[in-house]
Amino acid sequence: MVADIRHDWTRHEVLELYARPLLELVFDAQSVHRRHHDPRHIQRCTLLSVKTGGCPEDCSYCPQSAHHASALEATPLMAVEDVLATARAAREAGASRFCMGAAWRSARRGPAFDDVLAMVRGVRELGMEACVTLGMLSDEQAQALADAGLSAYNHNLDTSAEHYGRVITTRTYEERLETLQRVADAGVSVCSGGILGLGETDADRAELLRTLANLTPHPESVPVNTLVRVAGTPLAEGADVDPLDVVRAVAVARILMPAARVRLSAGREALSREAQALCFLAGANSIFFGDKLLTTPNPPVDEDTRLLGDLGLVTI
Ligand code: SAM
Ligand code: DTB
Ligand code: SF4
Repeated sequence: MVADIRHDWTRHEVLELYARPLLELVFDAQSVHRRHHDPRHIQRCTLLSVKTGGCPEDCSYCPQSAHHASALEATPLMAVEDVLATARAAREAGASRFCMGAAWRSARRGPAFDDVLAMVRGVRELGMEACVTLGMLSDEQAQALADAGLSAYNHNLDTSAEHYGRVITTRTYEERLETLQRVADAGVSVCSGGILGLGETDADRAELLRTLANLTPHPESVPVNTLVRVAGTPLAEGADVDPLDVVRAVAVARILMPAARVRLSAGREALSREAQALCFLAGANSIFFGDKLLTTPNPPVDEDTRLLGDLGLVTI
């Protein structure tokens, strides 16, 4: 078997890969996929927004930013027992990972952070994988999350370094990379990916995936989101991403990061069953499962259950 896990991809190599004929990419991605994963397995993760809205960051895609007219009403951090009741229900519905998101620039200190640690411990006690996304972290916070048993920390690079400043101005790409390093140094798995549809070019998409693939180790999971356009955000209007471009991004992510879980994330509502099937063929092996993402809708659970059944995919 070829040694296909690399961390030294050049810009040129990934640009060439990205431009290959789609079905050749899908074939190669599926071949890589089968060397590293059971092709019938798909992971189901349920999301919960444990602290919604009022975020000081200006991410132009996000309905939770206080900078935009969309600004959702800011709510306090949810109570630990309510979060754990939701996690239990998600487990009963068939999810194996529970991901909790907070609209923070960086993780809080004091009682709110202690509550997040209690949520992580509680989810782990339910026998589920626990993931959180809280913004930037200090070394101490990363270590405390590791000690609480956190399975993965989600922190997306979103797009290429070049395009980043056109999407977000209140923090830098470098700060994002530093947080990812802190998470890895604390021994927690990294979950990091991006969003298609932010006005980026194919070259930006290739560069985002190259940056992720040149992290050592590779992220444990790579969410491929498609922008969910929300009224009142600066990116509310614009052309839809072609579903075949989602397939392409998934295939390249799979080839560059053979052992990672590639998660077909936000935006599945806009994909047909057939487009999702192509994404799974291209190596996607995880989805968000549950009627809601953080604040926007996700396909209904019964539709997803039917889709996975019809495709012969089983969940772990
Ligand atoms: N505030 C933390 C942060 O930004 O790291 C965590 C929560 S934030 C909502 C998590 C991720 O959701 C973002 O990094 C972004 O990739 C994704 N996201 C937010 N709004 C989105 C949208 N409208 N469409 C697709 N993905 C979105
Ligand atoms: C990720 O990459 N996508 C999820 C999760 N990580 C936290 C969030 C998607 C959010 C979509 C917009 C919303 O529902 O607010
Ligand atoms: Fe805040 Fe995260 Fe939304 Fe950016 S993506 S505005 S940091 S909640």
